[in-house]
Amino acid sequence: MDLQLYLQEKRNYINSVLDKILPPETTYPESIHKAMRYSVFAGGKRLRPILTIAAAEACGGSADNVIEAACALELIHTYTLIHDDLPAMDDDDYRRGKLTCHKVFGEAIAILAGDALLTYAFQILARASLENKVNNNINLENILYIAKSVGSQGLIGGQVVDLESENKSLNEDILNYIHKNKTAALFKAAIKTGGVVAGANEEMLAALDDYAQFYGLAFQITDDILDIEGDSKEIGKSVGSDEKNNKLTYPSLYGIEKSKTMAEDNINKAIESLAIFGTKAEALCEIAKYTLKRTS
Ligand code: GRG
Repeated sequence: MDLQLYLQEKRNYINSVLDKILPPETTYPESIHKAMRYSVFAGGKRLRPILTIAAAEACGGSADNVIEAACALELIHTYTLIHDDLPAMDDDDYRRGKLTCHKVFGEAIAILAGDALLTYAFQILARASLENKVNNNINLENILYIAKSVGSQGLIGGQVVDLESENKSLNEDILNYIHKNKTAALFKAAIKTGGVVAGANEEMLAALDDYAQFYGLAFQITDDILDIEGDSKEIGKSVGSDEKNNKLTYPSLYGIEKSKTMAEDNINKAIESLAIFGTKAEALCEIAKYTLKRTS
């Protein structure tokens, strides 16, 4: 398959649905809707919603069945980026190649834009049941799973431990906790959502769970490596911030060469997890391989 074409097609589809579901900039109060749209459409690879679609396809579903849930996950992801960039957290001026939300709209509106995107994501997920787009019980279970994944025992927990680990001595358990929660939890929720909405059975969901765990970890390791070896223009944000902030990362704990081997091992394991899907998981497989080559 032509992975770049696949990614571009899915990105276009996701962007068109995001545009349709988000309130227009002219909706009162305009400032918050402008800020929400600014950050959502500032760029971004759309990896999480693409993975939702690819997981659904692996389980025999289609992009149309899962598109709104996929977009909800991108809204949650964008909220985390807006809040992560705030002065109280990483204090970054650039994200996705553009000024960060708080630099353009001020801190208060940036905080609220993040809050609004998170809330809106759950509105979209709940609405799918009322409009009979998804089986109610399955949808409710999935909403519960997503809420847990991004809460204080998931993504937010990972962010808290990450912030608290700055300037502390390095420890493998802490590093694994941070990335299992800060990065892998949302990938897992995105991938599981695709499977659940497509009606996957237990065996399929377990395989997707394994894939997501290995993929999420490999993605984070490559992210840490890009913060050292990457090009800030391509990545769309400043590099070297982990070292500057004395962050606990895979390269700081294991060195860059071992980190590269670890990323490769995790991608191989992610691909092995897909065996039961056969050729239907081609997109998931190619996306995993591409992680090792990514430059942004
Ligand atoms: C503020 C609750 C809260 C959480 C913040 C997302 C996050 C947690 C921090 C951002 C810093 C970081 C390196 C997080 C790990 C996840 C990650 C690599 C995010 C960037 O994802 P990409 O590369 O971004 O998919 P795009 O812009 O392409 O969507």
